Amino acid sequence: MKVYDIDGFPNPARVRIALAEKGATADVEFIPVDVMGGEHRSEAYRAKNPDAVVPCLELDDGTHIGQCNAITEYIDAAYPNGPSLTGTTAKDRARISMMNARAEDGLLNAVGTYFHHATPGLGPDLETNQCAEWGNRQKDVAQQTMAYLDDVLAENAYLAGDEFSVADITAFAGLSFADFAKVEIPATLTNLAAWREKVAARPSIAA
Ligand SMILES: N[C@@H](CCC(=O)N[C@@H](CS)C(=O)NCC(=O)O)C(=O)O
Repeated sequence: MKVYDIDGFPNPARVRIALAEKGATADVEFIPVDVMGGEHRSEAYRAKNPDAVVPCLELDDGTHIGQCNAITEYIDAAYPNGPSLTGTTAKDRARISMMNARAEDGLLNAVGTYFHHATPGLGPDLETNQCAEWGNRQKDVAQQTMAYLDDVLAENAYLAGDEFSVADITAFAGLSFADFAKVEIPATLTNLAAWREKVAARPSIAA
């Protein structure tokens, strides 16, 4: 299979971590997409992923799967090795899905909205429709979510309970994006900092 992506960007990182957790990286050919040059908005790329974003998974039969959550669902189901990233019981699946949505909407995407709307983002050629007020509001949302996740981690080893899951991958990518976009992670959030250190040490990330 192929993954169309770009090194160093937060959403592609989510899929690369998921692949590594499941021992699937060697089965993938990574095709670089020139995001800074706008290749992801070309007609040819949109034919693969109409969302015009990276990453995009291409299966050997030509099927394209966009959206990190959908790609992770596929990897998790197709590769039995490694931890279950999306859960196996009804309760675990629901809890992971809930926490993943909170990490995605409240942290990763909120930081992304701040980056794209309230900073130069990807530059004037790509950031053609900015609203700084909306971006700055989302920065507040991101920092509120960090505090919420810190509370969750006071009671739980990982965001959805005792086990590592896709929710942890999403939140980890969100914090990396926060660093990049210079959204401060308050030093008072010690549970979040300890969890981040633990997740960063996983072979899927540290390697
Ligand atoms: N919800 C999408 C988000 C993907 C996304 O926003 N990717 C960024 C890179 S981290 C991108 O392609 N940005 C291009 C742009 O903003 O024009 C997913 O899960 O795949």
